[in-house]
Amino acid sequence: MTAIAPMETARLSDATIASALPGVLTPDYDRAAVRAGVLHFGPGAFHRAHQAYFFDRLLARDPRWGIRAVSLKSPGVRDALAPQDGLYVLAELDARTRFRVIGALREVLVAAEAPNAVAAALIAPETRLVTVTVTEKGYCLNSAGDLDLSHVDIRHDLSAPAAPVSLIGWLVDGLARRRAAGLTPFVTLSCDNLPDNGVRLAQAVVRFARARGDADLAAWIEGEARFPTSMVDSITPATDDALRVRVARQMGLIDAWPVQRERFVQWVVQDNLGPDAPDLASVGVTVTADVADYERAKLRLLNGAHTSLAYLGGLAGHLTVADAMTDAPLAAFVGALMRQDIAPSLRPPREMAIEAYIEVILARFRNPAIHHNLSQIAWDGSQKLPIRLLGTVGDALKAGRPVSRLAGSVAGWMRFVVEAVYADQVLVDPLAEPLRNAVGRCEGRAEIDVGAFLALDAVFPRDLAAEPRFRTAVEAAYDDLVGGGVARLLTRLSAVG
Ligand code: CS2
Repeated sequence: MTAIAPMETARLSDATIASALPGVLTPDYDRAAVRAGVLHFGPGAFHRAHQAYFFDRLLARDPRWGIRAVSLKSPGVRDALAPQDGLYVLAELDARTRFRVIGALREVLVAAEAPNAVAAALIAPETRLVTVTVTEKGYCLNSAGDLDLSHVDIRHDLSAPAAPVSLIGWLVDGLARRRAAGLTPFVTLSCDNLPDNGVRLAQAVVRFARARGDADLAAWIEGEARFPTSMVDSITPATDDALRVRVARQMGLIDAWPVQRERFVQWVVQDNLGPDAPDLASVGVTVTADVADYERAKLRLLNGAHTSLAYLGGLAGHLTVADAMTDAPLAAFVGALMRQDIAPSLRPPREMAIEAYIEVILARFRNPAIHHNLSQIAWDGSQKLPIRLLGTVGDALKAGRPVSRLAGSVAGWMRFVVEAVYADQVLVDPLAEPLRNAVGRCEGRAEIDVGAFLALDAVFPRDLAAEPRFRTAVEAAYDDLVGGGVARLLTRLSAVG
């Protein structure tokens, strides 16, 4: 008797999608008719779980808004998705997880391998919108929020403007080519967690054009190009093998790189997309004049709390956000931080009830269906701290409010870095080297160690580092962490009003 070979599970693609098991949602539009009106830089998990989901829904009404993506260096996403014709599964995690195949992504280009294809996409008349998720560090900004002209990638792109390696270099090259071809500029939409992300991106692009010595181009960009600001929100744990297995089981097809996020998803876009724009409001995006206040509330409350949990939760031995939220003193700390220290620094938009907003964030953190590793949030701390916590500290000091809890989070980051270096762990941070040097000066005593970190002016603005109320509060928290761990710190802070 011949043994029957086990049936091989097929790979997800245009050819196989019809055999996806029922229960997995599939695109409800004709993919062959989709055009690529969007060029996206940074096709990581967040883009694929967030903006691509909105464009996917929009494609059912308007086939112009498919996505061509550019990965600056890594071929990973292209290699995983090219055999799948750009199709992948989005798992929307909740008590009942929903699986949907996203069809919006047409193609992934790797700039380092195919620069001409990227240049062609930037000047393609069908490219109407350039969206961006390259994380904080991808903007090459200094601690004042301006383009860092001494950044190695920016220096490279200034010396070789037609062969860029940075986002900013590519955008300016694309805009220059469009201008030379007599085309209108594309609209550039930042979708990263930076305050006033559109304004900062516009300034960086104009600064680069000037530094290229092209004042006319800089003036054209300033006069003609649009850089709307946007706030993005959805918790997106990194893809793991458990997700791949779950997706294969659910769909009956293999997906090499599915993505997952919580069910909650929010996108607020400044009402400055210009003529002939995608109708994002029709798929649930909030399009409004008032994005900055949404963005500040989200960055300070959600991301500020996340970053605090990442360090203090990590030091306390928790693995995920949901685990950390089961730690009552830690959860109480985070609630007090948000309500008493962060909320007073906000000007919430009229339609945002701040207490309800905080409640929803805390419930999202507690969601047991989301396994969001604290280590994922802890990455790139030197880039995140200024945006998420230090602005709030500065505002609190100006207003004469206490900063002890905020200082507790900052000290948590310092101890996290010290312990990671002592344990020989890889520091995922663009400032890994200066951080290691700072740790080299540490002695386990707050007045020395805190000083070594505060001297990092790429992280701490000079005036903040020199502010005695801040320094004293960070030293007290650091002392607690060294002497009695997170428990001692939280016990002391629980007595603070
Ligand atoms: C997180 C964010 O990894 C992190 O630093 O704080 O990615 C967070 O999950 C998103 O901003 C939520 O919208």
